Amino acid sequence: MKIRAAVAWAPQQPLDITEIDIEGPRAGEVLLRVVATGVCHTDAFTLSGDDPEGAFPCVLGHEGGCIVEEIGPGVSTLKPGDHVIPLYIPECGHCEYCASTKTNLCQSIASTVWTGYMPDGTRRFSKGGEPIFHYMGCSTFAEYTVVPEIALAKINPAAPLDKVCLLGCGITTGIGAVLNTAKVEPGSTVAVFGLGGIGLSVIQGAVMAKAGRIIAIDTNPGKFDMARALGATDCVNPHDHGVSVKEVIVDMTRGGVDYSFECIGNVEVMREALECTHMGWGVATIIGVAGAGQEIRTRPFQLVTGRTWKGTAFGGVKGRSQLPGYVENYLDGRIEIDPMVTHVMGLEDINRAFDLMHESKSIRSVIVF
Ligand code: NAD
Ligand code: AHE
Ligand code: ZN
Ligand code: ZN
Repeated sequence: MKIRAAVAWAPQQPLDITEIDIEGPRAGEVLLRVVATGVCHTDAFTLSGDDPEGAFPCVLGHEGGCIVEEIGPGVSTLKPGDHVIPLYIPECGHCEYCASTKTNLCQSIASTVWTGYMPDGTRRFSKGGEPIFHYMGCSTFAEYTVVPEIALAKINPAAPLDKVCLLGCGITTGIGAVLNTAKVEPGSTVAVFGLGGIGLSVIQGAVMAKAGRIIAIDTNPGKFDMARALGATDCVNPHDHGVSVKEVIVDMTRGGVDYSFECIGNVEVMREALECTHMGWGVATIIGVAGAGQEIRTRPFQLVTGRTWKGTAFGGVKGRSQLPGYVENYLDGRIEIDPMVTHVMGLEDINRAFDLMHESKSIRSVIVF
């Protein structure tokens, strides 16, 4: 079938909105009509060329709201017409990771998901006979995509796909980081570095966890109104101070916060986020992803004296079993998504979504097909 897609032919090039070919679903696969997709900073990270796993040409995109169009042989849990969110971390239900309550990192098809192939080692996208790589097992910057059944969360069809698509990554990651990874307790002090879709969702999670004080940090003060509206108690612009942001936060909290979250992908900020936590018990959670060759650093003394460094992928959420509950929480008003959608546009304008993100002018752009 011929479809329209935004193709990343090479790093650092604008996406090319063009017609490509897509093959139907093979065994265990599902063909989806993409109704809407968010644009996450990780898409920009891979397009930048800094992602060691980035494979080109590819169809990026991993925050999809989709409808099942056709199922391949052996697919038993989905049927045409079902509403689904693709998962970049699948849930096979059988591997040792799925069996563990300590992780969501199902490894059943990880070797192909992260290298741009379907589980059988082939690809479904091509143009003029040249194969095109998949991305994070989702490739939602296309009118149609093919995703393995084990990487699809079936959701309530009452949920608007142009909103709950953001539960495919950003919002779930931020909330899950607080509730599943850091396990913030009531009354805690929390510092959130970076107020994009992820950081603002961390604020939502911190409110759900009944944190006592939530300090929101961004170099763009234009993000502060939204942060306050979602529950931040204090806002800090690192540029307003003559000392490091770590010192500002330690002063504000008389010794440091209980929990911090890095939602930028900046290894220098990751260090500040660790070192602004309280001696003896502070926990810093890394959410941001950083490019090939970049490393985090601190003095071992920071850990010796009781601080913990953690990290999270998709907020520790097991997608097939737990994501439908996030959709219900949105429908019941317990999760805010609508204010996060600051821009809506068609696929032909997708490069503008990347520009807005780089200029820190959007929270989330949603592409509607
Ligand atoms: P975004 O671009 O929407 O937001 C980033 C924010 O950080 C912006 O508001 C920007 O102004 C701010 N910022 C930039 N530099 C700063 C600095 N030095 N100090 C303070 N603020 C600064 O990005 P996003 O979509 O929210 O994603 C954030 C990060 O999380 C990215 O690295 C992304 O790749 C990563 N991510 C990780 C996961 C995961 O599962 N671990 C999931 C989604 C996104
Ligand atoms: N390819 C990068 C890592 C990218 C990464 O960490 N991805 C996150 C999701 S970001 C969503 O916006 C993730 O879940 N990773 C799990 C995994 O197994 O890779 C690199 O540095 O190589
Ligand atoms: Zn993402
Ligand atoms: Zn598994």
